[in-house]
Amino acid sequence: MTSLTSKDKDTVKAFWAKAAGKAEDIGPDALCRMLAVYPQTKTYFAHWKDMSPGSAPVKKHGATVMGGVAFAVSKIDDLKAGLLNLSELHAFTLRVDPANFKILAHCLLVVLAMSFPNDFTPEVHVSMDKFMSAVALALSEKYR
Ligand code: HNI
Repeated sequence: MTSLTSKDKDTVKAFWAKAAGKAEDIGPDALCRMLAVYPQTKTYFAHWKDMSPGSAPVKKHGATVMGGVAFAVSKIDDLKAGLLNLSELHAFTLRVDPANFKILAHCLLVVLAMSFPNDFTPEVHVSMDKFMSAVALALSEKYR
């Protein structure tokens, strides 16, 4: 994987500064898309009372995941170390198949592209894609 250049990092930080304001819409939307398009991901959320779009757990967890991405932006210079605890949680406690990180990353990119048709330029797309790939890799760290 090509590593993030300092230009990528600046692009991600600037774009995220805009996207963060819509986090409460974006997170749940990306999560719902993941659950609908990749139904195997529903197994991890079987304890929720309702996983339909707009439900309380989807809203809450969508915001949580966005908080996690915002945290990753703050650790962009060393994602592996920064996301180690979150990786450990997903690996050992939640036992999430790491292939799902890429799936959620993709769903998030789709929602970002739709939510920011003007700001989500090809340059932003490349940098955000590289960033989310790096986040997925860092979250997979504890699985090795
Ligand atoms: Ni994930 C909990 C961040 C991908 C399943 N997840 C969290 C929490 C954060 C988080 C933050 C809350 C941690 C805590 O309580 O301390 N998750 C992220 C991020 C990504 C991600 C940043 C990728 C971008 N998680 C995934 C994926 C799945 C997943 C792809 C499964 C398909 N996560 C979970 C589950 C929980 C969770 C399950 C516990 C939620 C609950 O309500 O029980």
